[in-house]
Amino acid sequence: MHVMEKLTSTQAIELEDKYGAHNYHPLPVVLEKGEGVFVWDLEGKRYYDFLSSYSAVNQGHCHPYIINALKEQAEKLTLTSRAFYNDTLGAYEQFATKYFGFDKLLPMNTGAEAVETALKLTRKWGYEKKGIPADQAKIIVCENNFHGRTITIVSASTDPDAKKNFGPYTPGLEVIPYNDLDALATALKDNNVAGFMLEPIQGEAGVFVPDEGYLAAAYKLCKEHNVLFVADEVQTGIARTGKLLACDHENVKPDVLILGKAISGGVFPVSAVLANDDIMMVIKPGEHGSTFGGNPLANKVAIAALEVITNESLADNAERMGEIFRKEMNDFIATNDLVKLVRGKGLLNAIVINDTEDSDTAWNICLKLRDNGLLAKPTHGNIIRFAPPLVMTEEQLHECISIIKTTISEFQK
Ligand code: IF1
Repeated sequence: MHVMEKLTSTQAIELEDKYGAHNYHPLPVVLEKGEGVFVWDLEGKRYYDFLSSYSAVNQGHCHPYIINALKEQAEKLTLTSRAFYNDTLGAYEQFATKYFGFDKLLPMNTGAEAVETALKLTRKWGYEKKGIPADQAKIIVCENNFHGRTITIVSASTDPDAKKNFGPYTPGLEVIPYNDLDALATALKDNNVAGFMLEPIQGEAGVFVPDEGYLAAAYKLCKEHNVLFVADEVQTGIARTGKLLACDHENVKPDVLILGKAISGGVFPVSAVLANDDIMMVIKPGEHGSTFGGNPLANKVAIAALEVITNESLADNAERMGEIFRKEMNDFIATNDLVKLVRGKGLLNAIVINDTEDSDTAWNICLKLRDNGLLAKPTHGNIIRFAPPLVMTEEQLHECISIIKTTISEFQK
């Protein structure tokens, strides 16, 4: 077995720089170990993880119950492909469809694959159930969306960095402003619209929480126009926002639900699309699939990861910790002119720094937070997302709030 000698952080960064594609600009910290809300770098320094791998590690790093599920299955059977049945897929599909309240689940691996699956499902439903003329189906998306990195998904993006020079782009994706019901109502007048896909809270855009009632009203408009309401809960799902799903805050039940990230607790790539039979059954054998989709490792890990969410009441904890976080940060903002606002739901929050998007203040604050033992990363220049694992205790949260306040105060003009 290839035994790696222990690297220094500098060496690890140099290796990535020399041999890895430069498709990221990570914060300069090299992580070697994770446990619960903590991660450690190669020099043994401990940090609070306030990003949770973009909300994939809601259950905390290396949760023993999930790791045990992985280890047990790994010694039995890891992959069969869907050419054959295996003893774990049906059980997982039954567990997860009941857990989220849908008839059927289509298993995939990454969030982007699940989004692509949902787009294909929505288009096919549009043709075969709604009667949209061939190749005329439209799907409405929102400005500042983030749904993944495939060419079709970035065809719907309004972020030049995500989209530039990846054309030609997939047609049939129409962009409207987020949180704008008039724009949606206008777009829905087109009878060729098959679906409306959105994030219930826009994560990457900087944790944009829509107006109270937006989700419910958007859903109602979709139903009035026989259009599928497609919720991308890859980042907002799995208890992150204080409810099992962000749509639950408005009692909206999406027609198509897209899950990823924390459905596996960050232990293994698992994603899923859930829908009821009248939608899901438009996909027939041989019309969609994936080599790893629904593999035994994924299935057992996902069941364990979802059980942890329930057993440890992580949605309630996220709700409670989030209230404390936003209250403490708002009290701090009242005394501080560097931070403009804090926003979010549950433990998906962000602060907006009182600088322009291209300032490096947020980046420098994150470097200082790192030095002070807390890891976070800016999104879009002057916004810092704060999303710790949902297992955080109140005592740990107060320690983190203190680190954040102390650090930001160091940047006071
Ligand atoms: C990166 C962002 C977050 C997602 C939503 C689908 C996907 C994502 C709502 C695709 C993935 C990740 C991707 C990662 C960073 C991170 C991210 F900054 F890119 F936008 F979280 F906000 N829907 N988000 O958030 O899932 O294919 O990655 O499994 O690409 O840099 P994936």
